[in-house]
Amino acid sequence: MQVYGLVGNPVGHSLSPPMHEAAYEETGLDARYVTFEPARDDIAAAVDGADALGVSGLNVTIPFKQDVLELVDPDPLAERIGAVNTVDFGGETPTGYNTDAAGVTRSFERHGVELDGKDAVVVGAGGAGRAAAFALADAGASVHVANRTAETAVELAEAVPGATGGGLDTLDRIREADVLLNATSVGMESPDETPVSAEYLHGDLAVLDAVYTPLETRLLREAAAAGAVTIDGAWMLLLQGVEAFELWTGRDAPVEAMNAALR
Ligand code: SKM
Repeated sequence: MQVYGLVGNPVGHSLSPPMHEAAYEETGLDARYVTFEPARDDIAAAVDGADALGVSGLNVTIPFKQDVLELVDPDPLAERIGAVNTVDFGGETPTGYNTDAAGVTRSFERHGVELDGKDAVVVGAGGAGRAAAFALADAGASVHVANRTAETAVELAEAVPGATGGGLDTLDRIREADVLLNATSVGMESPDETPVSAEYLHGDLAVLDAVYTPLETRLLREAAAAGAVTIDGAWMLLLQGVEAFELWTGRDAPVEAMNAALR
């Protein structure tokens, strides 16, 4: 039996276990997917330990995506993004990938949203925000990153082609934008919170919320009321998971079975 898992803190809310186990069942793989919640200081020991115990692969979530970059051999995309969300222990040394980027672009693709030439605002500059900013810029969008700590957004924007960055006072850029992506955890497990005031939302926006607990966040509810196209976080979870499954197993992922496990 092969063991895969998710390392993060917290991980109790994660739907990765049912999603990946649905894929194993559908493809007949003898594998399990489990969650691990090490303390912040123990992440290096956790990754080494997983390797030593013969774990086949790990997903990585908040707050460890940037730490894990230093603990594995990152592929060029993960290196550029500066964050790893997928580790493959199958090779000589653990390899790090970032499948959140594909999760972002494929989510918009699936909903018929064109990114090339569009203006995008990314809220948040952590691991998910970094992946989103690079993914949207690589797809041809002009990206603005707004973050609670303006400095972090400006730093990220300097690395992303054509991007700009600022504090939360720059959220009014959304009024002129085509695409909005929430890459903060605001709204997670708290249906009354939103990272973006409803006054900025409008009918020409496509909004992706990376938060998937609940599926319908306050941001998506208010975006829908404003007439925007809304894409919930289960799409991003699904499509980053599809790519991780394919990297780990070398097989095509059973996308429909994985999607059914999320809804
Ligand atoms: O990047 C993903 C990660 O692979 C899995 C995950 C989850 O299970 O909640 C969330 C994202 O960080």
